[in-house]
Order: sequence, then structure tokens, then C-alpha cells
Amino acid sequence: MRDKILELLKQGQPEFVSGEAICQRLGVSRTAVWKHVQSLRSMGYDIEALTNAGYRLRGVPDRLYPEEITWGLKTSFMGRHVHYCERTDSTNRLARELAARGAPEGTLVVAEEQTGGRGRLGRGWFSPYGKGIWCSLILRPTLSPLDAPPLTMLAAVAVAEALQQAAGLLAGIKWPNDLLAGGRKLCGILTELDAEVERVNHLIVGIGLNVNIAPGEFPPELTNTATSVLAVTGRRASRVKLLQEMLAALEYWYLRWQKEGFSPVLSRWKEHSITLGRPVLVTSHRESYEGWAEDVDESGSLILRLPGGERLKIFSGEVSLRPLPEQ
Ligand code: BT5
Repeated sequence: MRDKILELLKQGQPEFVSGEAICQRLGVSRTAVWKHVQSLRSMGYDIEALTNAGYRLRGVPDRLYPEEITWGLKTSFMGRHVHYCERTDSTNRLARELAARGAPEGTLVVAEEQTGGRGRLGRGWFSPYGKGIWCSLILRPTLSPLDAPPLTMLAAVAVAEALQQAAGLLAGIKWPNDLLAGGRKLCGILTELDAEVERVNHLIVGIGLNVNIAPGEFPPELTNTATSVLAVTGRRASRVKLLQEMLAALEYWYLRWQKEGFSPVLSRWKEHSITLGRPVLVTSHRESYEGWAEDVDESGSLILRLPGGERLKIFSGEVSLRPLPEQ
């Protein structure tokens, strides 16, 4: 009922919606409407109440509430089920739990804050309250575990496009899936699989995007390596809008990937890439290689050309970009 009242107020915006009209539309008493309005106010919604005029929605809170995410969302399944929490250890951990209990494909788990946000290889992810998009998506593609890397790259493409659409920010993708702006990390993606040898049961795509973190708010160990939409553009961005664009782009590329395979995603990934055609240092399985990032193949592996001309195929690893040689 509360959601329905909110919907009526949104439809009525910027005008007042009379209490009478709400009662009639929803078949509830005036007292009930008033109680729900109070509850919405306690969630941070700014609702004006005026005798004889009714209620008017003046502002929505800066929260990733399911009601906000799904309002005007242009997807058919991605993000249609939202599991919201103010605080959790890790949305990836929670998404895994929900997936094991049968949550449908496209379910989104989102938190205002993560107390134990995870990166790859047991590293941590800084996820302060209300300042970023810390979320995980549950996907259930028919897929062998070996074919999963392209999905992470697909997610990187979707985030890059959402940043462009919703914040006018051009971010570059560093292989395999970091998004960088001005040489600093803006977004990280962590894909986790629940799989048998031959078949993926489900896949969790975790996305951490720094949105409204001011430069001085990063912990000392990240001040020189991390950035946010606010730090790059000088403006606070709407997290809801960014997330909606991200979900729309994810659905678009996910469906294309299912119909046409990895090729179209890969070409778009290459357009956003800042890794290819330059010298890099790659660390993979405790070995380091200096070379030229030549290409990414159809499996998502990085093709590195070593100084002796030999080509090395890297399945997973860490890339540091090296300066381009002087012309
Ligand atoms: C990643 O790992 O980049 C994947 C990060 C995925 C985070 C999301 S948030 C929602 C979901 N739930 C989770 O628990 N995780 C996912 P990796 O490439 O290993 O990078 C981790 C490294 O990035 C850390 O060791 C730090 O150096 C750095 N780092 C940590 N927090 C950062 C931040 N907010 N912004 C930029 N860099 C950060």
C-alpha cells in the first residue's frame, strides 16, 4: 500500500494529489493514508500535506530503495527483483545466499554500505554509506564455467556506457574489468561462479562504483589510486539514475550475448579499452611479464607480445599500464 501511495504521488508530481482521490483509488481510509505518508517521510521522502489540497511529493531521498530503482526502469528482468539493505558485509555474499535459495535471474542485491566488501583474491573493497553503488546481480545463463570471463567484460561495458549516459563521464576499461578515469580506479567488478564441472548453476556479478565519494574521503592507501564520479566531474551524480542506466545496458548486452555470442560485446569492450596497443606489466599466477598488450581474443584472454616477439595468452591476472614510448 505504501508503494502504491508513493506511485500516485509520483504520478501527480509536481501537483498535489487529494487525500480523497488516494482513498478512492486504493480503497483505504484517510487515517491509513496518513500513516503511510508518515512512514514514507521517515524513509526520507519529502511530502507536503496541505488541508483541502492533499499531498505533494517535493523530494525523494538519496537512497537506492527498490521503489526508486524500479520506477522508470527500462528493463524486463534485470533489476526487477531488488533486495535492498542499508548495511551488509558483502552484496556478493548475500546474493550467493539468495541465489542458492532460488532467487530469479536478474535479481539485484544492493546496499548503502558494505562492511566487508570484497575484491578479487581476498582483497577488500572500500564501500562507504550512501556514496557508491555496491551491488550484485544474479544471472543464470546456460554456460560452461570456462565461458564465464566474457560476462565480466560485458558488465564492464555496461558500466562504461551507463557512466557516459547518466554522468557524461568517459571511463576506460583496463583488462579485464577495471574502469579507470584519469588513471585511477572508478569501478571494480567481481564475478563469482557456482558451478559444476560442465555447467554454471548461477553467476554473481558484483559491481562497486564510486559515485559521490569526495577525493578527501578515500582512506590513505587509496588516495593516489582511486577516484569517483564526483571527483572526476566535480558534480554529485544520481546513484539511482546511474544504476538504472547500468541495468538497462546490462540487459541489452546480456541478451545480445545470448543471441549473437561474445563478438559484439568484445568489439564494444575494445572501443572502451585503455589496455590495448600499449606496453603493460602483467602479473599472473605469481609470474610477471613486461610486454605489449596486443589483443583480447574470443575467450576474453589478453594476448601479450613479449619483447622477443613471442605471444603469450593470459587468462587471468593483474595489468599495470606502462607509459607509451616517446615518439
Ligand atoms: C575488484 O577487485 O576490483 C572487484 C571489486 C568488486 C566490489 C563489488 S562491490 C559489490 C560487490 N560485493 C562485494 O563484496 N564486492 C563486489 P580487485 O581488482 O581485487 O581490486 C581490489 C583493490 O582495489 C583493493 O586491494 C584496493 O587496492 C582497491 N580498492 C578497494 N576499494 C576501492 C574503491 N572503493 N575504489 C577504488 N579502488 C579500491
